[in-house]
Amino acid sequence: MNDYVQSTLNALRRRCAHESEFLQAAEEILHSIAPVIDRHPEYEAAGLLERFCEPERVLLFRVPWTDDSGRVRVNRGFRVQFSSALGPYKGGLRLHPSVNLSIVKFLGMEQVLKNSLTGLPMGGGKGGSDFDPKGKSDGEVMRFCQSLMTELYRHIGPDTDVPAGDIGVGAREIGYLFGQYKRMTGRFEGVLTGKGLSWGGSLARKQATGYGLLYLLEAMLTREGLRAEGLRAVVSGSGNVAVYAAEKAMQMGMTVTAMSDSAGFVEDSRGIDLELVKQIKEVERGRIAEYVRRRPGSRYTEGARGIWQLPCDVALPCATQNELDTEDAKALLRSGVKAVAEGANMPLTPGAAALMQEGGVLYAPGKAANAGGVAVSGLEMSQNSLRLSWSFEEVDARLKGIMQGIFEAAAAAAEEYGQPRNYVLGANIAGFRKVAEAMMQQGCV
Ligand code: NDP
Ligand code: 2IT
Repeated sequence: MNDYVQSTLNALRRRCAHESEFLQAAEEILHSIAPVIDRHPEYEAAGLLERFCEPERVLLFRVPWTDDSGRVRVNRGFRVQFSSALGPYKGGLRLHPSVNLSIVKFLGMEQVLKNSLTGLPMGGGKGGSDFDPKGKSDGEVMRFCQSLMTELYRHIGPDTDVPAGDIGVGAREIGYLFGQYKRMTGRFEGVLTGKGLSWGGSLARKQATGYGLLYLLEAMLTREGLRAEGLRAVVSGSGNVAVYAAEKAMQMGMTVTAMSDSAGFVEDSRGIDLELVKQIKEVERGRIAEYVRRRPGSRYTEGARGIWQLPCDVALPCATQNELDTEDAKALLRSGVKAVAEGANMPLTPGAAALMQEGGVLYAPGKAANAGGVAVSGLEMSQNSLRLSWSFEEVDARLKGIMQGIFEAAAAAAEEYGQPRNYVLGANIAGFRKVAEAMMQQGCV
């Protein structure tokens, strides 16, 4: 490998030794872009890779809030403002007990390239907290969100940093965060995306990541002369991304045979009843295990990972990082899986990803496949700036165009660098080139 890439990687391994998720994401990206660095020896003197791998700013802060019994609780809040080379920092906030600096940095770095791929003027960032929304009352979630924003508001803004949702952050949390931002600043502006439809949100943002995932999958299948219709899909998770991935898969004539949450998975060979999943997960905030009580003939198995042992034509991991490992990949290969498209960020372990590629499976990495969410966030920002809102059909058509464009850019870069169909390489290169060019033009910052 290129010496400059290798030395950057070695230094990163030393400096970030305990940040395993961040190193995992950075290693994949650096390996992919090595051939670009070969063509640009001027990047080394410009310290481009060292700058690319180091977030512009990391904010870490205390988030104190009061629970329903009156006791004060303290969580840790994060915002990693990774790169503003292409525009204001943009990326979601995650609320999950596992959140730490390594996870926020990995998500931030992925976001930089993902946002670049969308073609919209957005830099990359990510944030969140180790707060666990499960089992909390609305009042507790509200007080937590208000406290988080009481610190965050001074670091964000419609032209500086625009957060959105991710795991554990949906319409309810964005509402509480926006309300507090407005109260702290006195400004009603597009500082967050995923807002409610009556106060600046965009139609189709809720569906965007899942729908976009299927648009990209369709583009990838079409290139091989394959059709989505009639294929069996397994979708992990049952949150925002999973539900709308399943919805679009069904609209395309696929059968979704299983879905999951962190506790277990349900199988329904007739095809998942998505209205029932929405009722349980979106309305009742319940567990997927509830599905089998209301849907005779379906089956629940405890343990989230078991879902990848089920046979399918298309695997759509839409839950979390490293949810699909080498054992799962072997099972999928044995059952003849044709395509894997990542709705989640980095859901495949490096070993699983390698097996898919060696096995000739069509494999769309998250930064390309799940870019539809942030793409429509970008369109929400455009609509806010215009003080207009577009119809569902208009936003959906733009989303489809953007996903098609991402696929073509990744496919073209993969071909250009002599590895056709390697969409990991292609997406990393296509995303990186624009960021690198902008960084060079903007000087040593
Ligand atoms: P949600 O909070 O809506 O749903 C998350 C789903 O994943 C739930 O079913 C949850 O189960 C499951 N899950 C979460 N953590 C784990 C875990 N450690 N092990 C097993 N299952 C888990 O989040 P989203 O749907 O928004 O996000 C899902 C993935 O998609 C994440 O990787 C996110 O980064 C990515 N993504 C999200 C985008 C968006 O617009 N929302 C855009 C692009 C990517 P349970 O309820 O039991 O926790
Ligand atoms: O991972 C992601 O791309 C997101 N969570 C969406 C970010 C956004 O700003 O809409």
